[in-house]
Amino acid sequence: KLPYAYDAHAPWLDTKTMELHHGKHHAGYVTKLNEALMKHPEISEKPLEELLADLGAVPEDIRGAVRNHGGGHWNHSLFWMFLRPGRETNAPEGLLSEKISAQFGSFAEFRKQCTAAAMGVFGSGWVWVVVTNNTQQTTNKLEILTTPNQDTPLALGKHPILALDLWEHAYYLKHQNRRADYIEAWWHVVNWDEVPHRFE
Ligand code: MN3
Repeated sequence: KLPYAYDAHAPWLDTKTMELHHGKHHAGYVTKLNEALMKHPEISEKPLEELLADLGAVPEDIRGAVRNHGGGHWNHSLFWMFLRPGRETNAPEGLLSEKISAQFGSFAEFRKQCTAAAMGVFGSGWVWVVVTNNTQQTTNKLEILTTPNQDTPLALGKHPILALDLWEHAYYLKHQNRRADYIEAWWHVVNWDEVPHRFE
């Protein structure tokens, strides 16, 4: 269940799209993940993060289902969490804001690079901002990366603090082929309360 109504982010994210996206697309991933896991009760109690971080350990006959539907469930759970009611000017504050400026020069430049990465995704996929967790480094680093389909950053050993869904189901009803318009709208509803919390 979402912690907000389907119209909470309108007009930036329209109500009908939210309804279908969560109630049909995301729900479909959950149903199909559960169907797959029923075939292997021995792993069905494990945290999903654990399965996605080590897909090689998932029984082969359901590995594809866990990757796609498990990934779909996990990715969308983050995507919803990183939304808040829209505002004209929407930017981070505090520690994350300082980190972004130090690493990218400015929030505008960070936004530009994220948008360029999103526009460069061919077909369906995701853009992520992740924090590198390299024990050799004294400070963590922000990184923008993309994954195809429902692949997760967990499989790459990365920990996301921001997620952007680039499947057409996320925007086609309102924006049709204009992915750039959707991305522009999404920047207005990024949850800069939750994202810095996760970063910290
Ligand atoms: Mn989606």
